[in-house]
Order: sequence, then C-alpha cells, then structure tokens
Amino acid sequence: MEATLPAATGFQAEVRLDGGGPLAPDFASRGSLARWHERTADRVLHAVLLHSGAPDRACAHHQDRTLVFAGELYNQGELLGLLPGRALPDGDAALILALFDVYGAPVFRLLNGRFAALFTDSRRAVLATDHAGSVPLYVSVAPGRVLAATEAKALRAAPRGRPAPARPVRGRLGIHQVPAGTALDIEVATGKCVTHRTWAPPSARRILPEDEAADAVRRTLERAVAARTGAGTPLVVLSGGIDSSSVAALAARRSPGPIDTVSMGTDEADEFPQARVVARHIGSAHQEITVPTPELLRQLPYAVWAAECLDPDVVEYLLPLTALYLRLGGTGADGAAGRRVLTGYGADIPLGGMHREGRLPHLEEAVCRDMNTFDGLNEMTPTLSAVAGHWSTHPYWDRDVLDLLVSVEAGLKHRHGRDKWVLRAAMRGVLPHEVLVRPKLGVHEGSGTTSSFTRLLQDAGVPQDRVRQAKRLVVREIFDQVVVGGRHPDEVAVDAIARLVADREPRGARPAPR
Ligand code: IOT
Ligand code: MG
Repeated sequence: MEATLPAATGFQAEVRLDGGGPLAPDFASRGSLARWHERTADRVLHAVLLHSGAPDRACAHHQDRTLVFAGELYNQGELLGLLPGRALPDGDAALILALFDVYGAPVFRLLNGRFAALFTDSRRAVLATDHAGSVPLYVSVAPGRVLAATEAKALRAAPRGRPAPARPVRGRLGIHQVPAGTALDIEVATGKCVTHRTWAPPSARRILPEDEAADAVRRTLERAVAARTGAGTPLVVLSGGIDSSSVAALAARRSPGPIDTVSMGTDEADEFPQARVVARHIGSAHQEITVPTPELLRQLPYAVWAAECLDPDVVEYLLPLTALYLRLGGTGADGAAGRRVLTGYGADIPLGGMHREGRLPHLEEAVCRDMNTFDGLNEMTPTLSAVAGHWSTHPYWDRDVLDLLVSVEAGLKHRHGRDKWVLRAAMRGVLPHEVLVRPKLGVHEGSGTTSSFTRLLQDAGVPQDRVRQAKRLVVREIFDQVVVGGRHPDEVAVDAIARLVADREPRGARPAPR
C-alpha cells in the first residue's frame, strides 16, 4: 500500500570535506531515525532522516549528486512532464534530483510542495525551502562544513558557524534559518553562499468578474486538497469556520468513504455546534476533544518546542492545535499510526481574514504586511503535529492557491459586507448557507486560549496593560529553555515562568499592594 506520510518528515545532515562524526540528533518530532552515510573522493555526507517507516525514497543519489528531502511535492504531474522519454523517477527526491540535472539550483522555482531539501555534489551544498518555508530549515556554515536540520535544536551542539545571508536564530551563535522561497547555494570548502530566491508573494492584483474569481478559487483549492489527501482516510481539523469547512467538504467529495474530522474545545469555550453542522453535512466520522484549560496552558512549552517560534500571537494560535494533535493518538486505523492531517490554517493571511473592517486600502495593506512578515514565524511547521507523530498540511498555502488568493483584488476579498467573500462564493453549493456566512472566530478565541493565557499572567501579578509584553517574555523564556537550552517541555514550569515575568515588571508598572 502507498505510504500515508511522506518518506521523511525531517532531517539533520552534515556535509564536510574531512571525516568527522555525526551530531546527536535532537528533534521534537516523533518518528524513527534512519541514517544515510556517503563518502566520495571529495566529501562526506551524514544524514539522519526522521520517518514513519519508509525512509528510502527520502534520499536520491546519482553519480556524485545526492538529494536529501523531507516533505512532499504537490505538482509531480507537471514536473514529470519536464522529463520526457526518461525512466520515471521513484519518489519526490529522485524526481527533484533528475530535474536538478536539467535546471540546476533554480529547479526549486519549479516546485509546488511542502519540503526542506539538501542537495550536494562534489563541492557544494544547496539548502532549499518551499515557497512558504513551511518546513523550517536551519543551517550552520563554516569553511569545510555545512550542517543543516529541519529543527534548530538539532544543531544545538554544532560548532560555531559563520554569518550567512539568512536570519540568525536567537541564542544560537552561528545558526541561521533559510528564508522561505530560497535556495542557499554554498561552496563547502569556503562557506561562501549565493542566494537564489525561488518565490516571492505577488504584488500585482488581478481584476476578475465575481463568477470567474469564485470558479478559479474553487478549482485551485480542489486540486490542492486532492494533492494532499494521499492514500488512506484523510483527517481534517475542523473548527466549523469557512476555512476548514471548505477543506473538509472538498476532501469528503473526493473520498470514496467518510473522511475523519476532529474539533477541539476547552472547558471554557468551544465551537462544537458549528463544527457538527459541517460534519453532518459532509457525512464525516466526527470526533470532539475537550482539553481542560490548565492542561492547555501546560502545553505552551510543547508549542514553542515544536514551532521554535518567538511570536506570542502565533504561539497563541498554535497552542490549541498543539493540544489537539497531542490528543489525536489512537485515532489511526491501527490505533497508533501517524495521521495525514489537513487544516484550514493560513487562509486568513492572503484573504485578510483577521482584518475585520471592510475598507479596501486597509485590507490591502494588511495582506501586504502579513505576506511580508510570515517568514520565520514557523506557524505552518509540520513539527507541530509531528510531536505526536502526525503529518499536517495546509491547502491554502499550496503555491497555486496562495498565488491566486494573494493576487485577487481586495474588492473580491471583502464584498457585499462579507470578509473572505471570494472563498465563501467558491463554496456555494458545497457547504450549507449558515457556514458560508459564518463570521470569523479564530482558533485562539474559539477555544478561549487568549483569555486563559491572559488570566494566567494576571493571576501571577501582571497588570492588564502589561499582559502583551509579558506574553512575549514568557514565550521567550520558554524558547530559551526548550530550544536554546535543550530542555524537554515536560520539565518547563509555565506557572513559575509567569511568576518570574511578573516579578521582573518594572516597579512603577506593578499594581500597588492591597
Ligand atoms: P484559525 O483560522 O481559527 O485556525 C486555523 C485552522 O486550525 C482552522 O482552519 C482549522 O483547520 C484549525 N482549527 C481551528 N480551530 C479549531 C478547533 N477548535 N478544532 C479543530 N480545528 C481547529 C490564526 C487563526 O485564527 O486560526 N491563524 C490565521 C492567521 C495567522 C496569522 N499569521 C500571520 N499573520 N502570519 C490563519 O490564517 O489561519
Ligand atoms: Mg482560519
């Protein structure tokens, strides 16, 4: 049977001119580890692949060239069309390697996928992310040695690297994150880097008649969902909002049997009734998971550990999903298998869904700002679900869907008094009317996450007007412990960190003692 998960979901790799030994692998992602070792006349490659049973297709080797690949492609059909008359490559890594022979490093401009990759030949290492950088990739470069990994913590023990044309990771001297939509071409002997941009958000806007815009969104999203459902029964994390309901409905339409859906709530808030309407409509096998608020907050270190993110808003979005994924175990057909999970994450970014007022200049500005600042937040990282052994993928950030959604003019995004109008119009006839017109409630609000995190800090003594800053400090402290310091999230006491942050408040900002 075709595997449900990608051949590899992460890796750590080292290319060096002399021998050397591999670093100890340290991942938040759960999975088996497979080793790949290769020595040529010029260099040594050690790779450790994170996988769920079939790592062979994650590495491809031909002559002196090797490609290490974590993730998956969504446009294999198009890509195969570029190799007429050749034997069909077996798997995504082999396909990219064959294309590399034809196109060189700019091959990454051809790919629509969710991946991180390392190519190496006799003298260089090319590190590439997908257009969205949705599988994070970190690097440490020094003359004679290139180290790379899909989690920063896996490079913690690396010798100090030199500056690279990429974002430095906090607290980790010499570790950098490869930007989204980028291939870094590194000469191993000298450590010199050349950057190839492989994707950028479109700035131009398309003017389309309503029907045409809705049709294009429907068709493109349908294809993105189809490319992601794989073998086996897909699972959609369903809030009941327009974004995830669309994904679930399109997945259900092409599935021979019922798909699985799951909703998460807390003892404080949930959107279970809304999600049930959708589940009933599409005939999914639906599950509801309630996480007690104290448990949710205890999982903050897991969210930061997985996403290696310092942005408190993003961590707030990711926390309920982290809690959901950690509770998913046992939903697989055999009780334990990792699931392929589809989400509605990311739709609000190109459509300006978090921006709740209709003025088009503001909406346009919000979309531009969000498209210019998502890189490095790691909100799409597969590690979030991989901490529980699952593989998540986000159809709205399919390259074709994203290009289309970003580029439709703002008046199609907000229209007839509705946000995300073009998506709602695309789903007419697919979803019930009440779902099509449902206003947005974010994952953090629908589950009460924002308010419970706020309360945690206020209970620790943080005054109202300092909560935002305190959240930033809490996330930073957790990051320093679990990413920089290498602690396991279970060893991190969130309550103690909240008190520490409250105590660090400038004196004047503290509430007067009662
Ligand atoms: P939101 O859109 O609420 O949730 C993202 C996805 O998580 C949903 O589409 C759904 O698949 C899943 N989900 C949400 N809530 C639940 C639930 N209760 N049960 C099961 N699954 C659920 C934040 C947000 O509001 O998420 N994400 C925004 C924007 C991110 C902003 N980032 C940025 N500017 N860089 C988004 O676009 O998804
Ligand atoms: Mg959403």
